[in-house]
Amino acid sequence: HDDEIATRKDQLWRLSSSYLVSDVPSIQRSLVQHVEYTLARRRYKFDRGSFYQATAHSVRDRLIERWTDTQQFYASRDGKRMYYLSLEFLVGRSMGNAVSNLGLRGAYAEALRQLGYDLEDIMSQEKEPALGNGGLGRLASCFLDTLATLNYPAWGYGIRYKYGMFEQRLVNGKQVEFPDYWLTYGNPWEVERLDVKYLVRLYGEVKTYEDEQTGETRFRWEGGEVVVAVAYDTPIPGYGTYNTNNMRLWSSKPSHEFDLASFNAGDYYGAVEAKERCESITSVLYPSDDTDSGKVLRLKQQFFFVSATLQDVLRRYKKRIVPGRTLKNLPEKVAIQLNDTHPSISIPELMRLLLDDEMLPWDEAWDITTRTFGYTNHTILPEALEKWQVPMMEELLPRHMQIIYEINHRFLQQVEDRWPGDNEKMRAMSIIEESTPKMVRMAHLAMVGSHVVNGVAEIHTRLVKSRLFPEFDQMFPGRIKNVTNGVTPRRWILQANPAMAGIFTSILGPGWVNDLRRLATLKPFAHDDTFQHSWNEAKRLNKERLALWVKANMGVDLMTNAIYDMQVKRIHEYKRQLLNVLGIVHRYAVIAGSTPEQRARMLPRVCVIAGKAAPGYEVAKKIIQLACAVSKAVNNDVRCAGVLQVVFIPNFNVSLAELIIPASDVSQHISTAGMEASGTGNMKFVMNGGLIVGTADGANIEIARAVGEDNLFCFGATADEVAALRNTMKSRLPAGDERLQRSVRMIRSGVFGNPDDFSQLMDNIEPANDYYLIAHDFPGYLDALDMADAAYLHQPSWTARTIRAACSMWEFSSDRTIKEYADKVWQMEPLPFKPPHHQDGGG
Ligand code: 8GP
Ligand code: PLP
Repeated sequence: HDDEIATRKDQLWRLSSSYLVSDVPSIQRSLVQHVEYTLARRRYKFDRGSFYQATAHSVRDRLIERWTDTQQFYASRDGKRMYYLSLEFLVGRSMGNAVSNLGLRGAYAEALRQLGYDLEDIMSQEKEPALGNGGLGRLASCFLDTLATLNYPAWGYGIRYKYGMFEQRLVNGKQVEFPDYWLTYGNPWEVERLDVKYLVRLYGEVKTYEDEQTGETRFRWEGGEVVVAVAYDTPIPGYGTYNTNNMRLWSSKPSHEFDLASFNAGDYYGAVEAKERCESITSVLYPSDDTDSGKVLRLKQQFFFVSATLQDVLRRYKKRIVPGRTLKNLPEKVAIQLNDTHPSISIPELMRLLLDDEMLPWDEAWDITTRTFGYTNHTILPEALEKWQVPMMEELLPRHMQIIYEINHRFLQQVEDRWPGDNEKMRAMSIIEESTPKMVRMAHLAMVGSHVVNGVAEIHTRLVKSRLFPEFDQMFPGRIKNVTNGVTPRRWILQANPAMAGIFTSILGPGWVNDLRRLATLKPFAHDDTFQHSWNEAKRLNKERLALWVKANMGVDLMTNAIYDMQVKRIHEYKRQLLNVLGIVHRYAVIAGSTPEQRARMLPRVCVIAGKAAPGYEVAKKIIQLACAVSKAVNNDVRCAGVLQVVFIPNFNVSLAELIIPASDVSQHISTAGMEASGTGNMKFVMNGGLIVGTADGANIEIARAVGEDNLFCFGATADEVAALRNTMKSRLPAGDERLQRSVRMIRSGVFGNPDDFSQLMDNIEPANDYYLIAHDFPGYLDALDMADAAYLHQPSWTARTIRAACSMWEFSSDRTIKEYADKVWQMEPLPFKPPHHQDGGG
C-alpha cells in the first residue's frame, strides 16, 4: 500500500514539476488558450478586453508557480515571518508590475506585438484596485514590493473591499463621488481560497466558569453573530528574484451557524437582512484620510480582519511541531506590524486567544503579545487619532473591553509605581479617556501593547516623542524609534518613467533597480552635454505623454515648453492646496496687469493640481471648487495664453500618479510645518528628476539633507515656531501682505464665480483664524517659487541639479526602509529561494 502511494506521489510530482516556458511562442499559445478556455471565447472574440484578461491569466500562471514554490519553501524552513496588518493597500495596476518584476516585459510585448496588440495599450485596460486612501495605503504596497524583492518571508493582510476609494468626477467644477466597483470584470490577479475560512464573532456575551483542573476563573465569549472570513490571495512578485510573497485579503460571508439560529427563530426576513449585513462588513473602504470616523461598521471591519488574520497566523505557527516549542516562542517566529492603530484591536484579540483558548496565564500572554507587535504611527493630528466609545465596544466586543480594562489597570499600576500620586500623569496616559461617554484611546493601547513604536520621518518621530507620547517616552525609553518612509523604485522609477530608467540602465546595467546607491556614480556626469541631452529628452517625453492624456481626457491643450509645477495628493487644509491656489491667483493678477512685451519675457508655466477630498470634508471640497474656478478663468483668459495654464486633474490615483510625477519640474510639498508626518510623494518627484518647493516638514527635511539644501526651495515657519505663532497672531494682527490681499480681494469680488462659495475659505485665512498659517507663510512661499523659477531659467545648471538630486535618493528607496524595520523591529532574515528546476531562475 505504501509503495502504491509513493508511486502515485511520484507520478503527480513529475506531472506538476514541469514549469511553464516563457519564450514568445509559448506565451502566445498561453494567451490564445486563455481566450479560448478561461474566457470561453473560442475563435470569435479577440478584442482588447479579452486580450487584457488573457494576458493577465497567462502572467498569473507564471506568478503562481513561483508563489506556491516560495510558500512551500518558507514552510520547509523555520525562519521568522513578518505579517503586515493594514486596512489599506493602495495596490495600483498589477500587470506592468508583474511582467516587469518577472523579467518578462520584453517577451510579452513581443508576443502581443506579433498578434497585433500593444502591451502598453493592453495594460491600460486594467481597472486599478484602489483599496486605500493615499499615503498610508500606498506605503503598505511599496513595502510588499520590497519585502518580496529582498526575499523576506512576509505577508500582507487586509480587507478585500468590494468598493474601493470612490471615483472623483468634476461636475460644474465641484467634486462628485461615484462608487468604485472595481470587480465588474473580475480580478484575475487574485486566487479565491474558499477552503481558507475562519469564523469571526461579533456582539454576544462573556461567560465565566471555573477551570476544572486549576480552579481558576476563566472566560468564554459566546453567542452574538458569527461571520465567515474567506481568504483572497494575491501573489506579490519580487524584482530580480524568484521569491513571490502573498497578500491575503479577507471578504465577509454569512455563516451557516448563524443562518440556523435566526431561521429557527422563525424570522425569515430578519434573517436574510442579517445575512446581508454580514456581507456588508467588507463592502466599502472608509474614504477618509486623516480623520477618525468613529462608526461601528468601521470597528467591525477592523475586528473582522484582525480576528481572521490572527487565527490564520496562529494556525500556521502551530502546524509546525517542534519539540519543546510552545506559544511562548511565538515572538521568535512571528512579528506583526500594525499599520497605524487601525488593526490595534489585535492586541486584546491575541490576548483573548492566548487566555481563553490557549489557557495561558496573564503575564505569559502579555509577554508574548508585546514581543510580537510593532506599531507604526502615521500622524499626530488629534482628529486622526482613533478613539472608540466604550459603550459601543462593550456591545460589539464585550470580552475585548474587559481585557482592555485589565491591560489598563495593570499599566496604570506601573504608572503609579513610577510617579506615585501623580494623577495628572495617570489621566494623560490612561488607555481609557474619562470623557462622556468614555473612550478607548487606540494609540495608547498600541503604544502599551507593542515592543517598538515608530514614527515615519525624523521630525515626526521627534514630535511623537515630545508632543504625542512624552510620558510614554519617559516610561519606556527607547521604545519609540524612527524609521523614515521610502518608496519602491520598481514602480516609481522603472515602470513609471521608462525614458529615465532607460538612461540609467544603458549606463549602469539593470542592477540600480535593486541598489539605488549605484545611481550616485552618475553624479559626476551631471554637467555632461550628452547626458544632459538625454535627461532633458526624457523629461520632454514625459511632459508630452501627460499632455496627450490631458488633451484626450480633459480637452485641454497643455504647453510642453513650460515649467511643470505640481501638487498632487489628498486635499487637506494642512497640506495647503489653498496656499498654492492663492499663489496662482497672484500670478494671474501679475499677468493680467502686465504688457504683452512683459508677458513675452515670462517663464511659461503649467500648474497641475490633483487629489480627492473626503466626501464629508466641506472645506476641502471648497478648495477643489476654487482650484477649478481659477483654472477655468486662467485658461480662458487670452492674456494667459502661452504664459500660464492651470489644470485640476480629476480622480487622482496610482495610475495617474505614475503618469503625472515623471513630468514634473517642480512639485509642492507645503504642509504647515509639523503636520505632515513624512510624505512619500515628495520622494517620488525628486527620484523622477524634479525639485521640491516645500516647508521644513516630514521627509522634506531629510530629502534636503540628501540632495543639498540649496536644491530644495524651502520656506515658512518651522514646526517649533508654529505653536507660538498661532498664539501671537490671535492677539496681534500682523500687517497683511499686499499681494495676498489682492488675491483675496479678487476671490471675494467674484472674479472666480460666486464669492459666497469661497467666503469661508477666505475668512479662515484672516490673521486671527489662520490656523494653518497660510497668510503667515505666503510671502516666503512666493519667494521660494521665485527662487525655483530663477534656478530653472539656467537650464544646464537646473538639469545638473535635478540629475544630482535624483541620483542622491537611495535612502528613500523602501528597500532601505524595510532593512531598517527588519533590523530594528522585526529581527528577521531574508530567505531567498533558488528553484532547482526552473529554466530562467530569477526575474
Ligand atoms: C499618512 C501621512 O499623512 C503621510 O505624511 C505619510 O507619508 C503617510 O501616512 C505614510 O506614512 N497618514 C495617513 O495617510 C493617515 O493617517 N491615514 C489614516 C486615516 C487613514
Ligand atoms: N495618493 C497616491 C495615489 C500616491 O501615489 C501618493 C504618493 O505618491 C499619495 C497619495 C501620497 O502623497 P503625499 O505623500 O504627497 O501625501
